[in-house]
Amino acid sequence: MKRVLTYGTFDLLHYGHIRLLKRAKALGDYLIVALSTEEFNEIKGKKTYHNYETRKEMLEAIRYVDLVIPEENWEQKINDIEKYQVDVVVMGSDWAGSDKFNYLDDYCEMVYLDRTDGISTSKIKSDLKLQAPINGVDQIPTSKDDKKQKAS
Ligand code: C2G
Repeated sequence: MKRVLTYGTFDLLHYGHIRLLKRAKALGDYLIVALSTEEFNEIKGKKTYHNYETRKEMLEAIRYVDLVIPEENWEQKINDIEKYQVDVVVMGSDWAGSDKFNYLDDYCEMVYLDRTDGISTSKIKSDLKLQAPINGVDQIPTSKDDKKQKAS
């Protein structure tokens, strides 16, 4: 059984994440996702929309994912590789050459897969922020709008 491991935040899950997980699973038989905890995201300077439990639940619903474990620090990777008998660590190409991963070549096969263009969690957040209100009305009715509608 070939065991694959990948790391990430996977916030506001999107098709870039799904395509990464699908290709990672295709490299072996068992895919482990080490999911960044809120505490670790603070270290990475990331603020997530969904908390760890929600992001974990969503990943566990994906057919390519066999196990989700917490990613709590930068230093746990060698321990993860040994503990879960990992053969391949897979990351998106934005991590290629990073000192956070390149030392793992001594412990397992490292594979970097092309990142999916045109989508990212930060793009989703900024696009939604920029969305102009329709006809000057907020898309998400507030309670006063409900009352106004009911009154008319
Ligand atoms: N990804 C991708 N295409 C995108 C967006 C993301 O292939 N359009 C990949 C990333 O390269 C990464 C994985 O999906 O391999 C998860 O992306 P993030 O949740 O943004 O993870 P990141 O913040 O890069 O955390 O220790 C490593 C870190 O935990 C990785």
